[in-house]
Amino acid sequence: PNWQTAIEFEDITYKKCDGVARIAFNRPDIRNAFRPKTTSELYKAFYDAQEDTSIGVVLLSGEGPSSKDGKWAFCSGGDQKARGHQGYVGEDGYHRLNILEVQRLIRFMPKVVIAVVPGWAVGGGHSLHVVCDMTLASKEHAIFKQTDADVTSFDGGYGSAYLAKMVGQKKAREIFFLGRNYSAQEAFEMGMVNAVIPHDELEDTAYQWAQEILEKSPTSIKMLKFAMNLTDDGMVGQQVFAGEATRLAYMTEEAKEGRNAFLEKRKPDFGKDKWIP
Ligand code: 1HA
Repeated sequence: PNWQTAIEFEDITYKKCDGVARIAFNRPDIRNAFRPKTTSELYKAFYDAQEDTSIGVVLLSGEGPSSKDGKWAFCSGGDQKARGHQGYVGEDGYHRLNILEVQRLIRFMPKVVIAVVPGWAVGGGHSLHVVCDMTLASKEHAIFKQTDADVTSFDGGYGSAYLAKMVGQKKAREIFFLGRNYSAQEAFEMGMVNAVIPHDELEDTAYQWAQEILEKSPTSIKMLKFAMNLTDDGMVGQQVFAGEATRLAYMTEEAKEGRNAFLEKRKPDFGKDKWIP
């Protein structure tokens, strides 16, 4: 793919090509840990991808390898050097947990988000792959690990409760309570990875998966994503799904008659045969 930089950032890279956006952590020497600056850049990039009507699929990955030891990372979670009393401290001095806003954007955006995991996915980085719609992992280098209980943190939302829906309650508790390393193959077998890909082919495969999705009906993809989110997201899930149902209703003759009647100050005439069973 002929990637073109969409917006220049400091802590992430953000590129686009033929309907696909690629967002990647770019702090490879510290395993792509995120600080508030990283998360606010992520939020801006995801929001841009959401608003760009030419984009249907977003790939989330990590640049690498590390210049220090050649190792790969997707993301190692919150930058522990930036961690202050109440959260992660940004340039403005405020203590933030704004990765949760990024999680919500990934979850609620009407496009497919694929985690492309070239190496470590750890702590809050593990939770990010969990919240993405699909995960592709490097056969040789991907390692999945939950260190939240090592550093007194806990993603009690998508990172754990949704993970349990994905891999089962017992396995999710093992992942969090023991904090062990799991290979791409093990993660695939427990159902949290869609495919294990040779490292050299990972990026091209992710782009290929994106192109396959882009051939599908955008409305179907959007409604399917929101339908699958609905029950787990409670009333917000219902709201997101229902918003799209409202959009589809607006497109009917019936809705146009409702609007026109109001504007023309008359009673609406919805016709006789509108009560379709
Ligand atoms: O759970 C949440 C949240 C929950 C709710 C709401 C908001 C949340 C926000 C964040 C989080 C979290 O992410 S908590 C979990 C935080 N992350 C961790 O506990 C992972 C820490 N890192 C590691 O366990 C390991 O580094 C590793 C398994 C990812 C990789 O191990 P490896 O290959 O042996 O590399 P290592 O030598 O440990 O690391 C390479 C360099 O990267 C080291 O720096 P150097 O000694 O070269 O100066 C290391 O300090 C740095 N590094 C790695 N991870 C982080 C990091 N520096 C800062 N923060 C990190 N997370």
